[in-house]
Formats: sequence, structure tokens, C-alpha cells
Amino acid sequence: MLTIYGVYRSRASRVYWMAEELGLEFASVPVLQARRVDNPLAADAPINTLSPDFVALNPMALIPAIQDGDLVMHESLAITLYLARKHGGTLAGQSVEEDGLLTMWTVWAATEVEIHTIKLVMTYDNGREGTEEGKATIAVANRSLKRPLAVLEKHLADHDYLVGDRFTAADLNLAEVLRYAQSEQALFDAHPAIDAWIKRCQSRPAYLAMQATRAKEPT
Ligand SMILES: N[C@@H](CCC(=O)N[C@@H](CS)C(=O)NCC(=O)O)C(=O)O
Repeated sequence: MLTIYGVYRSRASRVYWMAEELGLEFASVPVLQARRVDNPLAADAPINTLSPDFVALNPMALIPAIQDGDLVMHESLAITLYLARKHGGTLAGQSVEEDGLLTMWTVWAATEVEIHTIKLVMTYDNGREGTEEGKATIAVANRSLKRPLAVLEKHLADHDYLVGDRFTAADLNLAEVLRYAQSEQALFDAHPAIDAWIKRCQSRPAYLAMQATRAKEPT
């Protein structure tokens, strides 16, 4: 049985979305971010990323993590690739070349896009978008996303999806990373192919099911 550790209001959303796509049965352990807990090490604290039992599972003390049989994994984007590969179907690569491209877009999402989009989402989550520092962070992130989004726009102008013209784990991974930039409507207005693609990804029943559960969680 697959166990997913993490709350939906975190990068664990990616894993929950993938589990929905694949129709997997899973157990969910709602490990909270320690920063959201007053005294994360208190005996009566809710299970959180600094809880000793969780740190024993993921010494990085970050969510998500999974346990699948004897296999323990952290890194949300690697977990979605693993689940797609394990459970087959069209969400996974169908050849070594497709596997390469799924990995390429996923690593690109993590290294060239998420480093900027995470700054946007954290600025808004912390209510700092109106401060001078927050505005500067948002401006830098928007500037830094210019080249990656231009590259993506060019690709998606000719393709409905990233790889093989069907929705794959690479689309799921990148859509989740770019969701963090959806505060910036102008970015999406300037990139109509990306805008249409992310709407396609986010209209999938599995995404909507993930979001419905996420919406029920406390903020
Ligand atoms: N590279 C990791 C990053 C995981 C990560 O940063 N998780 C955040 C939640 S989205 C976390 O656990 N933070 C702990 C905290 O804020 O206390 C992944 O993609 O899984």
C-alpha cells in the first residue's frame, strides 16, 4: 500500500494529483509544515515535518515523502515520475527517449522555473506583496521567468502537451510548479499557449479532485 506523507496545501499536492490520475489506493498521513505549528516539538504537537518519526522517514524534514512497500522517497517531482512509471499507462514515457524528455522537463521545472515561482507564492502567502521588499521580489521573479516562459511558449505553440502530444507526468509536474505563478495574470496573458495548456491541465478530473480536498484543509 502506498502511503503519502504531507498535507494537500504543500508540494504534496503533486503526489496526490498523480495518485488521483492513476486511480491509486493510498493512505494519507497529514504531516504539517513545522513552520505552521507553534511548538513543533511539543509532545501534543500535530505530526509535522520536525516530528522525530517523520524525520526518521525523511531526514530532509520536508513534505512530501512516500513509502511504497520497502521504498521510501522524498522529492515531489521524482515521486510523481516514479508513480507514473510504476503504474504504467500513458502518463509515463513509452520509450527511453520519452523518459529522457519527461526527466528533462521535470528537472527544468525544478531548476529553471520553481526557483522563481516559489518566490512569488511565498511572497503572497506571507502577505508581503504590498511591501517594498515584496514588490521587488515579485518584479525580479517576473523578469527571471521571461526566458523560461518564452521557451515554453514556443514549444506549446506547436504542441498541446510537453511530450508525445498527450498529458504526462511532465505536464503534471510543470503545471504544479507554474501554478505558483498564477498570481501574475499578465504573465499568462503574454503567453497564450502556456495559458491554454495550464487550463487544459487544471481542468482534468484528477486535478479538480485534488483541489477539492485541498480546499477543505485549513489555510
Ligand atoms: N524539493 C522538495 C521540497 C519540499 C519542500 O520544500 N516542502 C515544504 C512544503 S511545500 C516543507 O516541507 N516545508 C517545511 C516547513 O515549511 O516547515 C520537494 O519537491 O519535495
